[in-house]
Amino acid sequence: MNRRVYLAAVGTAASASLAGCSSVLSVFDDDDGPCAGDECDIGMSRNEFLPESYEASVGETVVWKNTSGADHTVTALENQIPDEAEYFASGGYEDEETAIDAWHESRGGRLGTRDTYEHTFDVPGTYAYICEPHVKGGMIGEVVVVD
Ligand SMILES: [Cu+2]
Repeated sequence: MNRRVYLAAVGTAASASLAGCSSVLSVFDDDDGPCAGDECDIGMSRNEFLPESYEASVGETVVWKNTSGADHTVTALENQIPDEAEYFASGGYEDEETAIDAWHESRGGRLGTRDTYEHTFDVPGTYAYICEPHVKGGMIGEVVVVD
């Protein structure tokens, strides 16, 4: 698939998905979410990040946990994070293309059941990220980092 078309499609899906789910998100703001307690901040169900939008403070380490039986990734979209921010992806890849290629070649960056991934956010702004194996089903999230 043409890379530019692919990224445009992801962007559209992200906006539609995040805009359409605001009423659903509030369900997971209470203690019923998959990360109730202190184990993680963002859970991964079979095909969703919960919550889809997570607010963090500058300097905060955000922990994702695969709370499902499916394999997932956390893969930042490098053109949808702040310019000065460090790229992040499960597997520790330094750019999006490498991360996505690694998944398709060898399931690189895979987070299996109960695996966790963490990243510390030092630059304020909005960070969009995807689960590469489920992005077509809308498995997209964002972290909003505030001062
Ligand atoms: Cu996934």
